[in-house]
Amino acid sequence: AEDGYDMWLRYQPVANDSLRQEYQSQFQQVIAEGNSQTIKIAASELQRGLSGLLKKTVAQTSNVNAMGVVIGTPANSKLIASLNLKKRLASVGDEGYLIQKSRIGNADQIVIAANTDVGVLYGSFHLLRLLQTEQSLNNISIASSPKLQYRVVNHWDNVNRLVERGYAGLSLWDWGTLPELKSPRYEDYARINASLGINGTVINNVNADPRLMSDQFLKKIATLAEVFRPYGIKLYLSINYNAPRAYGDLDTADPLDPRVQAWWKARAEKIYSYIPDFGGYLVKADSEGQPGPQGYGRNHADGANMLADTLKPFKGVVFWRAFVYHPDIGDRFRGAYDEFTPLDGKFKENVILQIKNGPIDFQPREPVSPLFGSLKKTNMMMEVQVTQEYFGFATHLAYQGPLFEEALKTDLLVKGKGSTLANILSGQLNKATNKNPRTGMAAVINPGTDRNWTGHPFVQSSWYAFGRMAWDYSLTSDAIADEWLRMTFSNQEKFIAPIKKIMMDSREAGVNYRSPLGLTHLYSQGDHYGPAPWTADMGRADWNAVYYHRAAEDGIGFNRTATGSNALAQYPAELAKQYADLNTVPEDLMLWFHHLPWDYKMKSGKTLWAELVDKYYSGVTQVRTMQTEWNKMEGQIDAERFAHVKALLAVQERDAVRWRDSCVVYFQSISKLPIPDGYEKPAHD
Ligand code: GCW
Repeated sequence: AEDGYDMWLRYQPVANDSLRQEYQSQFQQVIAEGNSQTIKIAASELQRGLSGLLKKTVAQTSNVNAMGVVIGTPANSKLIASLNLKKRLASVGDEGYLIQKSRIGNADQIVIAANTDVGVLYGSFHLLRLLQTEQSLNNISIASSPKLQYRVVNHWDNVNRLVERGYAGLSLWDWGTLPELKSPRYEDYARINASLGINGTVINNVNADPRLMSDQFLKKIATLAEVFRPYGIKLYLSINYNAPRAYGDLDTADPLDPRVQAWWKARAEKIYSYIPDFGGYLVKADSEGQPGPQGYGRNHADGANMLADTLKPFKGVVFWRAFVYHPDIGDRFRGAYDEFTPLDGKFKENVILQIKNGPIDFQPREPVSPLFGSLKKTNMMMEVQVTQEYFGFATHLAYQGPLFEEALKTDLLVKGKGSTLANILSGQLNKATNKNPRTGMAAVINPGTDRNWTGHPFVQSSWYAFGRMAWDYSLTSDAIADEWLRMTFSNQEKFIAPIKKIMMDSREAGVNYRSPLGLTHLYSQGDHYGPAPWTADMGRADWNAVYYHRAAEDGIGFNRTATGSNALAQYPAELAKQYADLNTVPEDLMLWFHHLPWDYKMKSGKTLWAELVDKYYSGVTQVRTMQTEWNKMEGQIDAERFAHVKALLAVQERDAVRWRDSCVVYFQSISKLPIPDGYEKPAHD
């Protein structure tokens, strides 16, 4: 039975007979010189993958007279060294690799060469992907290296194994049986990540439990680190800023207090005694009730730098989150920029600010965070969400590739055209002001004890997309969806074409039935699943839906222009101008920045009210189309996953109707305008 456990590493026999025969004659064996665990893992992954894909056993040998695949580094493999690849290898760096055809002795070999063992592992996964997606290997010559340095997944896992915003079972980390029991899932988890080039994992929730830094836990955590290490994955911990107090050692956590500094120094030494290549800390400070330096009259730079100093001797880093907002600032949108922009240039070189893609919180559509445009001397990485906190949990189909791509391609116009977020993240744009930046991308992922890791089988695709884009942000979400579908389901065109279309439309459908035209955060508070645009009694203004949509008799939307909160001024001037002008602001971001009358004329000729209604209805129509298209796939793929997705789409349709009706009827109670003719009546129950 197909239970989704293998994710995109299924290695089912290549269905195209002639291609399979071609591959069979090329891949008769695997030659791997070198004895590291990483090389052994790469070789056995190739064996396993090729044996499955080619439907025959592919053995490891040292016989150079048969055609096969030869893997290694010049340092550990005589065969690789003999190929004189030095120059080409110099261009791919520490984690990159070459894949090419080379004559060795009497046979043509596919060669995977790298400067490091982990590069060889990444190259091995790449080769398997080519076969899984049925690519021709004629004239193959690939040189690949990652465009970003820190490619990190974040878990919001609690010590009690509940996963905040996870929806796919309990935490993978079974604290009760570690370190004695190494669940085979730990290793499969590492394989899944390594197949994408992900090189870091923060294993616990940013709302952090200080106990994880105790000897009792570090012993267990060291075991996980040991499993991940040969896969090139560093382990990081989220820390609680008040840990020195939580442990009862001090009555302060003031970063400028020498006793606090000494406490963290000793703690770093302890952690590194367990995990010599520990990655570092992720910190949520002075955010949503978490402690931080501000509690002691200090700022984020004081807070981050103190930790950075204690990790520096061990080459550790601090990922310092910029997710901050306070109820008294008037416009939540402004929070991160206002706190962090004045600190530009104040952070140590081993601090990286981890900034959510948008200014609020992983909404179905957000403009990019203005911080990306204002910081010039600070290391930055973007944080995105794979787990679907605001996209229907593990119930709705909502491929996040298009959202990631939209953010990466947004041009912030900091220094004229071409100032894309991708060029900022890569360090290119600020080269003059930040010479040796640390770069990266992080994603909050949701795997748990569900057999298929992610709950909805299609949440896997967003994990996949994150990893691929963190390696190469120039890849399109469309190309990535294509790859993922082929590897995960089938290479049949009649499956790929319609289902890729579903994936590519799914994010926009989710926007349309929840919060179109730049509306945001209309969720029922706390759970963030269903609609509650009427919420007005949360105690904190910025936790109320009415705070975000500002619907009133005179219109709808949040005025962030100069006559409103002026948050627009946080963007580089050119972009601010574009968003401030009603003729140039993209309509799908319009109500993020403008409060407009209900009868405002849209580009379509419709009034704003009519357009809003139309968007809500079109979201439901899109989900129904997804259902129809999916239902046609019966028999094209395994019955289990077919039925699973089919059932979830039915739930999604029901939820989409509820979202549409709740929002349309609620906004109608304010606009007092009729629903235009031709739409089905909202259901009342
Ligand atoms: O999106 C919000 C979530 C919280 C989360 C917080 C954060 C981990 O609702 O559950 O806390 O963001 O990113 O810190």
